[in-house]
Amino acid sequence: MSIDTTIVSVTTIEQIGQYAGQKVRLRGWLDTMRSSGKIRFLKLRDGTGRIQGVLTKNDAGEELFERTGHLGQESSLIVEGEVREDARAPGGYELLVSGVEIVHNAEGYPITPKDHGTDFLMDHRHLWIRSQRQHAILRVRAQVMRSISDWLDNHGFLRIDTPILTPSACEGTTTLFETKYFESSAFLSQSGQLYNEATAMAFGKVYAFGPTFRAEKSKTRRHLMEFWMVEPEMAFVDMWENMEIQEQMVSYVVQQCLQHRRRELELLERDLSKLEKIVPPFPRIHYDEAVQILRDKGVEFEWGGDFGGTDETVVSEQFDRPVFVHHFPAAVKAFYMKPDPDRPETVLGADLLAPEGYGEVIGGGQRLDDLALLEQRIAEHQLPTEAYAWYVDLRRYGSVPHSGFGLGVERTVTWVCGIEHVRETIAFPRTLYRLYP
Ligand code: NSS
Repeated sequence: MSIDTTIVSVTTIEQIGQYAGQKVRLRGWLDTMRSSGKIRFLKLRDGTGRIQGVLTKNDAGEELFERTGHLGQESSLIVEGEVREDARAPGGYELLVSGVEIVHNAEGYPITPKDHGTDFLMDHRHLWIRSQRQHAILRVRAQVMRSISDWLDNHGFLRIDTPILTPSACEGTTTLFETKYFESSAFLSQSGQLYNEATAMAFGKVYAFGPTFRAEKSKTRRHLMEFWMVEPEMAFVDMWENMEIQEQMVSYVVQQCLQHRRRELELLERDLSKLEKIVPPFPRIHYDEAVQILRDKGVEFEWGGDFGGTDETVVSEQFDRPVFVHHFPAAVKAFYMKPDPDRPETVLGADLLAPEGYGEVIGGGQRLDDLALLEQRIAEHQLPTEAYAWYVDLRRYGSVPHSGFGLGVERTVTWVCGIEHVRETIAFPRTLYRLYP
């Protein structure tokens, strides 16, 4: 036993600054090891950070020095040593190692410090999430989700989660995942919105926050089959107030990330000055203007179409803040959107496009609150009326103007982190060709 039995504080790398000059015990994994003569440098990680341990033959003794010579990358260890302040060390401290307990000696860890291809890394996602870059991204994700909840909780929204197994579609019938439900079948939820409309009529301001599912045959850097969405819904709120709420919430989330996850964003080499600009008000442009921008930029675009990823990129690149595009054509939007009374071929909805070409992060708008019109739209969309009977009921008993929106967590995190692809923003991404691990 190379660890002595005197009582030594067990701590984490994140907390180690409190123990400068003292002996501590760290529990973690070996990232890399480098030896030079009678000295070994062990880079340890414990989930909260990374630190360099220095082990000398003189101080540690021959036996321990030899025993640590064959440790493989990702071996799990309990390491004891004195904490030394060192301004040159990345975290400001290093550990003078005096004892090592080898919990498990790992051999042949597949992810080495050399470059690996994305497919290889995705196949090893269960191990890849141990790397520094993935840590940074997943910590930003957690911050984004926490800040969203904080903002909504502090602004009078009640969290009410909506079902995942549902009998009906919210966002069109072509992207439903169907699953057996005893003798019948059910769909995995594409959005909690329809249920949120019921809970908003019960509680006023609500939100759902959970996973949503879309069987989208899209292999783009913005699409996942399973993604997380926060969906606020508000009674007595019109499309314009809806946008004000979105810009307040999104700005808060970005500023909180800058405050609490600066180190992670720096590790990702994010241009922080771009995020510092994310403050209200966000520009608002009519769909007509967005079409004009596309044409001015040489994109052939016909009025009436929905935006593809490239169109969103072109429009959003014109602004240094997120931009709302409102009044999309009714024909390309969902059945529940309220038509503009003055121009019924357009709807009172808006998408929010993130800057730097990131594209749509929010879809939202004002809902149809008129019973007859809603029944008509359900028929036009050839949706099964029985499955929507409860939803239609909401227009029978105390119908009010109401609005809401859905913010995609992974797209937001992709933008905040300034990375290429949504697949790194969720621990285990589900993409068109990947259900493993
Ligand atoms: O289809 S949305 O635009 N809108 C809704 O689902 C509404 N029912 C939300 C609401 O008003 N309560 O999706 C909303 C957002 C969209 O802006 C993206 O950020 C995200 O959800 N989203 C996705 N993220 C990743 N992958 C996929 N496939 C995806 N689809 C939407």
